[in-house]
Amino acid sequence: MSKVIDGLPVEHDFYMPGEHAPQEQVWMAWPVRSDNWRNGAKPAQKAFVDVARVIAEETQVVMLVSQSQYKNAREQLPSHIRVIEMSYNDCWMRDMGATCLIHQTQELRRGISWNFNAWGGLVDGLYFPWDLDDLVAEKMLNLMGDDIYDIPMVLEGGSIHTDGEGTLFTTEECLLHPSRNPDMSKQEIENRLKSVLGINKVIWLPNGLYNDETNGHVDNIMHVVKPGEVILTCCDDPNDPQYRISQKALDVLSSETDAKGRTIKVHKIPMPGPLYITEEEAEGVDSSDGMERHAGERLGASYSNFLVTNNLVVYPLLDEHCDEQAKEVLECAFPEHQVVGVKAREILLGGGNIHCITQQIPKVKAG
Ligand code: KQY
Repeated sequence: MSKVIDGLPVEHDFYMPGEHAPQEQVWMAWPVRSDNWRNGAKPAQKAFVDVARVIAEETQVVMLVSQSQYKNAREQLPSHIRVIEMSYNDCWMRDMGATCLIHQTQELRRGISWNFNAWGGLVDGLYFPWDLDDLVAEKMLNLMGDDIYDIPMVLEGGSIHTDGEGTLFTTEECLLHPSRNPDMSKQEIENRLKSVLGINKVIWLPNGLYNDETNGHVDNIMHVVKPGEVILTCCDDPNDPQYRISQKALDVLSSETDAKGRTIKVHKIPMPGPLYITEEEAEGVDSSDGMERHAGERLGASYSNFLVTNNLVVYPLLDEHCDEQAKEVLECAFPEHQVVGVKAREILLGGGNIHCITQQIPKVKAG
């Protein structure tokens, strides 16, 4: 049985490992809502099954599913994928799921439940209500039997990347956005991240990907490979708004050193497209207040939105003109991993990608 722990993780020698550290499981949640996923979420469900199947070749996958979709999900998913019934508002496990921490001895795991407000609450959130999503982290930690730090701060998992050796990457666009923690200064946010995630340096990129509805999550523009190395989405068209955004991120990454004083090696990965919603795609989405799904709207497409899980990198196939080039960059950055692409346009249409729909659970050493 999990309990809520008083005090701060850093006082108890817990820290957030990098995604490249060994993993026990990956959690996902089944897509349902028809004002985000076109055609009653059927095409997205197929893409989620494809992602889950590939991950499950290396790491156990747990899929959360709402009561009414249990039978449908269970029938579509292979039997080695565990399906657990849970209520939630949408299905972005990276953002509503727990952030897991490991003790310095590597023998114990705990988790964080942040406040979740659907990427902006009443200021510019994408839907209301979000109360069921906000409970998912606590429920999953209970199911895992991991103790919980309940941190009173709005934060989504996709807005941070860590290298497991003291460095955290984020964007000013998201973490300083008035819809997240308007009462905290930049310094207060840094201090809170340090005491909760066991990091000692924050590297602030100015912005995330152009037209990303999360207010610029770092996981849609950049990914940590390992300490001292990152992947960055770059654009070679100076007339594209992404060009300057990526250039500014590159300037920061090239001029900073990480928590251990290393310079940071940047692998540039091409930007797909630019990609836009088609009329047919837009027509399949029910209208709602928060999420814009109009024909011709630019999609926040990025190959950086991949998952690293044990010996595998699972990346989104988004544009046949550059999918192969993206794979080559990933294979060069991850020479020990198998790099597998999954068709991911249907996930992109929902506003994110493979990293956003997954949450890894780090492995602890047997005590
Ligand atoms: O990118 C993410 N981490 C989540 C995207 C949420 C989009 C909701 N429509």
